[in-house]
Amino acid sequence: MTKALLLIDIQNGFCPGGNLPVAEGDAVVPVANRLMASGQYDLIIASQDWHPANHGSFASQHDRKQPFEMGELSGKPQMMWPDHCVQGTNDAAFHPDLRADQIDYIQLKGENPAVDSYSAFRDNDQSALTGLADYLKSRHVTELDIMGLATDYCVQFSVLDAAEMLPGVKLRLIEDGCRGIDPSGVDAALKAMAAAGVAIIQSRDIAA
Ligand code: VGL
Ligand code: ZN
Repeated sequence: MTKALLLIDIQNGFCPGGNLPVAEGDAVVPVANRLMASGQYDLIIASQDWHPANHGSFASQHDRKQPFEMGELSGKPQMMWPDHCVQGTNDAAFHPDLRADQIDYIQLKGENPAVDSYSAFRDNDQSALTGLADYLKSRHVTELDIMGLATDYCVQFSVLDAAEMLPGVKLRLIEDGCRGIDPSGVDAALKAMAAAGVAIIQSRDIAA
């Protein structure tokens, strides 16, 4: 039995003051720190959105596109985002209060400028794998708890991929450890994750 905690994109860019801020995004930091210190986990993994400066999900890379409009990337519909989490910048760094020294393994994602990668497991077109599923299998992970930013994008895509790519692994979404971009998207994401067999729990349900 190996219990792992997966922290999705707890980066400055998704917190107040960042380039793609999620309301109260920084509120998940103390939740993550408490869980990492709980002694419940054998393995702590964190993902980082890690884009080149010319990433095709950025509105700035397209003519006449504004952030939060729909556009196209490699022939597929793509939400146009503000420039965010550019590799090596402060925007891409973990939130400074996150106990990053407790993280065992970091999974970068979103490095290919031609495709977005909301999931920590694979690109949005589902062709290129990041290697995280193989890593978790190599560590014989049997239980995986997931939290972070943003509920309706990277958390949801990561959780749904985990459900598909890690059959037999017990999955739990820590709801109070997540914040979302769009409230109606958050509702739909929670329903989709529950429908995929993922338990939706609160951090207080996890013994200290
Ligand atoms: C994310 C939009 C673009 C996320 C990343 O971490 O949820 N959302 N890139
Ligand atoms: Zn991104």
